Amino acid sequence: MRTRRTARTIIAAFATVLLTGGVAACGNSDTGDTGGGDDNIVLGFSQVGAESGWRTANTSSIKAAAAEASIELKFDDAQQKQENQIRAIRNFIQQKVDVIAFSPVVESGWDTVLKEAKDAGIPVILTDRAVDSADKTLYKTFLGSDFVKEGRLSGEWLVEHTRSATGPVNIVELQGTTGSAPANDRKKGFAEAISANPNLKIIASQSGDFTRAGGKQVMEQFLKANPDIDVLFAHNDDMGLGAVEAITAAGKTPGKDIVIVTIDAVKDGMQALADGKFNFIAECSPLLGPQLMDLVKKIHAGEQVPARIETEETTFTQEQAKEALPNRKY
Ligand code: GYE
Repeated sequence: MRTRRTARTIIAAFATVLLTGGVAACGNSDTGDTGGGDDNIVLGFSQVGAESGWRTANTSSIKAAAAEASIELKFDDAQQKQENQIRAIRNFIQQKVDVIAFSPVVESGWDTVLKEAKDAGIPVILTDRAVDSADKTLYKTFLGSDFVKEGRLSGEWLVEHTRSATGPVNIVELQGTTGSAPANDRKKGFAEAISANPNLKIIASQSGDFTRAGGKQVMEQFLKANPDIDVLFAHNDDMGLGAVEAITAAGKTPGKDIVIVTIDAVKDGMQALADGKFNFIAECSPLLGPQLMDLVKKIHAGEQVPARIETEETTFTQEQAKEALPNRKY
């Protein structure tokens, strides 16, 4: 075991040396090219992972839009790990890409690597998720949704839906990846909205890491510990879908015995909503590719871009999901 791992490490190190050497050579010839007016833009993109239907749709959108815009895309999947993203960004810097874009898995801990990109003169675009860096000059812009608003819209619907309830309404919450912008912000927006009715109480709240398996497993625990769950608020469709399995296995009817509110509106989520298993979804659009490529081109050309670009989104009830489903692209 040990020898094999060592061998693998040596091969990996050797490959890195080869790669770096190759890239350095490439970088040199690139410098020669720039004067020639060949405007081939290279974009390094570090993706969070492949944790959800949202993420899969987001990755497809980015890859398709890069091809469409004739931008050379260097794509890295960080498998939900910040250290992998930092490594990918450092590789992009070493490879002297023109622009770096990434969707930060968590909000904090980016200052050092962002400073390295800035010092190398490579502009950075935040896509989908935000960072909490105080120094806003470390990136050019942030393209993505308003997650607080998504949480608030979910909470407002619930307040309306439970208006006639006389007693306590017990809510369980499946949070997204701990420390991520969407988990922090959706939690905040939802809590603010439901504070309008003191009957609405979050009795348990835990991370399911934005995955179906995580949602199922945590919901099983919730159901064991709490016999009277009225509502589930899941930070994304996938965790909600995992929870539906746990609820059904516990002999309850999702969407009836337990009201389910989620965020994203990917196809499987919309299907669950149309089928009556979910009750409400606040949309979060993953189709960021075309806007991202537009920004890459503008920034590469030295144009000014707005510091914040918000995605346009809506919400869906069961009836609206039935209508929208046939035309859904993801
Ligand atoms: O809601 C979730 C995904 O960052 C907005 O990440 C994104 C979230 C999305 O895993 O499904």
